[in-house]
Amino acid sequence: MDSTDPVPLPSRRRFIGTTIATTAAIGVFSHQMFAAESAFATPLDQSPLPYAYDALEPAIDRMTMEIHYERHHAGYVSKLKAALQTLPEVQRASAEGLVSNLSQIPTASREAVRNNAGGHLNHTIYWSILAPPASSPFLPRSELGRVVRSTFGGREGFEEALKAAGMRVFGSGWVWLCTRADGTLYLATTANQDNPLMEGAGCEVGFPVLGLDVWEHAYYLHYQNARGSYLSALLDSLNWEEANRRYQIRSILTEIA
Ligand code: MN3
Repeated sequence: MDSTDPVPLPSRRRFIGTTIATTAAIGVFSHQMFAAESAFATPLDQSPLPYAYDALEPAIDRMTMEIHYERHHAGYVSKLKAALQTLPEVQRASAEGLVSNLSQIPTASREAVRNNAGGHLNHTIYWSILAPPASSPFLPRSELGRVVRSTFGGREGFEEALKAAGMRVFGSGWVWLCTRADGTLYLATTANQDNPLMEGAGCEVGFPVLGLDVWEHAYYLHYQNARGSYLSALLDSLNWEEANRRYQIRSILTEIA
């Protein structure tokens, strides 16, 4: 296949159906499938930050990074592990496996898994798609760069749409750049720690390419209530290579479907 061809993402129903079928076949909830097939799966442990706490300045200050990673993100991981103590059958799941199969989680644990697997996955995505300012050109000549340009009209249009979406989040939540089955892109928002892979997240289900945290804890020390300024600054600190890798991951989902 030509690398510029859009790679179809399986429908969510198909994706989840496969996940459940594989679970039944191997007796382990989804994680082995993802781990064996790709770099797609997010383990249920907190990975080291890929840069120093001050590496994203001036977009994100050192203290915000340190508190965010060491307290907020670490808190989601420890609460997730506590919630899974009574669920040995899913302790080896990936975070993606958990959030896209919440209906399989016993009701008593579902809310805790939703919030904390979501919190862990969302923050893992966030760290990975950020990079020191200007470490890569804005919208490089990757497939993702091309599609973002054609969809949003370059930086100005993308920034405007992203900020508008970010300002629509009432309270705490996330802004997402997602891909559909046909490789087209759309912006979505979720509340709390919901993720676009979740059913019932209040947005079109899709695969998250970029995820930007708009909880106040992500920006308040430096920006106070100026969420739009924070989002603009983040645009100079995006890791487009990782974002493009996430965009390409659709092909792996197709292969395992
Ligand atoms: Mn956060």
